[in-house]
Amino acid sequence: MSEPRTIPLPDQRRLSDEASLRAACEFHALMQLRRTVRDFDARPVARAVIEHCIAAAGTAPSGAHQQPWHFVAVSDQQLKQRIRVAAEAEEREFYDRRAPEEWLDALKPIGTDWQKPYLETAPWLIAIFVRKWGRAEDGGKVKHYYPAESVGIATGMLITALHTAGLATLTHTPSPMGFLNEILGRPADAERPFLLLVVGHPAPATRVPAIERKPLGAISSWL
Ligand code: IYR
Repeated sequence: MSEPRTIPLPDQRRLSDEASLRAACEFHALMQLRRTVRDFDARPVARAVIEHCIAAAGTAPSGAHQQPWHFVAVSDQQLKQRIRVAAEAEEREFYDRRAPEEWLDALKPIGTDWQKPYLETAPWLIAIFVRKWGRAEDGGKVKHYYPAESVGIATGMLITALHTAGLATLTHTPSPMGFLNEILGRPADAERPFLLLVVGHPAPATRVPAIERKPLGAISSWL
C-alpha cells in the first residue's frame, strides 16, 4: 500500500496557557450573545462577508475529507420570493395538518407559525445541501461517508463565522425541502437540502423568546 502524501503542519497560533484561557473565555462570551432571530432588517450585507463565512465553513472536517457540502447564497429578490412562497406552502401544511400536537406544543415557547416574511426581508438566504455522493476522476460515483455529520459541523462553523462577523442567523427547516433543489437548480439525485440559513441584521427593537441555555453542569460530565 502506498503511503499518503504529507506536508508539515502549517504554522499554528501558539498560545501561552494564560492566553489560551483568555481566548476560550472571550469566545464563550461572544457565542453567549448569539440568538436566533426572526425579524430581519433590509440593511444589505456585502457579498464579500458571506464569501469569507462560507469559505470558513468549508474548512470543516469531513468524513474521508470528502467535503460533502454545497452552499447556495441567494440575494436575488425574485428567487427569495419564490423560496418564501414554496416554504410557506409547506409550513401551512405542517402547522395546519402534518404536525402532531406534541410537536406544536414544543414549538409554543418559540412562537413560530407558517408565515416566513424574513425569507424575503433578509438580505441573504444560504441554502445548504448535503452531497450524498461525489464523482471520481473517471466520472464514476464515489460514496460519501458521514455526510450529515460533516455538513452539520460545517453549518455550525458557518453560523459561528456569521455571528463573529456581527450578523444574525435563523436556521430554517421547512419540511419537506425538495423545492430548494428545483428553485436553486441543484441535482436532486446527488444533493439533499440540509437547511436554509437566513442571514442579515436584526430589525430595530427585535425581541427574542425568553429562553435559557442549559448550564455547563447540565450538558457535561467530567470523569
Ligand atoms: N419548520 C417549522 C417548524 C419548526 C420546527 C422546529 I424543530 C423549530 O425549532 C422551529 C420551527 C418552522 O420553521 O416554523
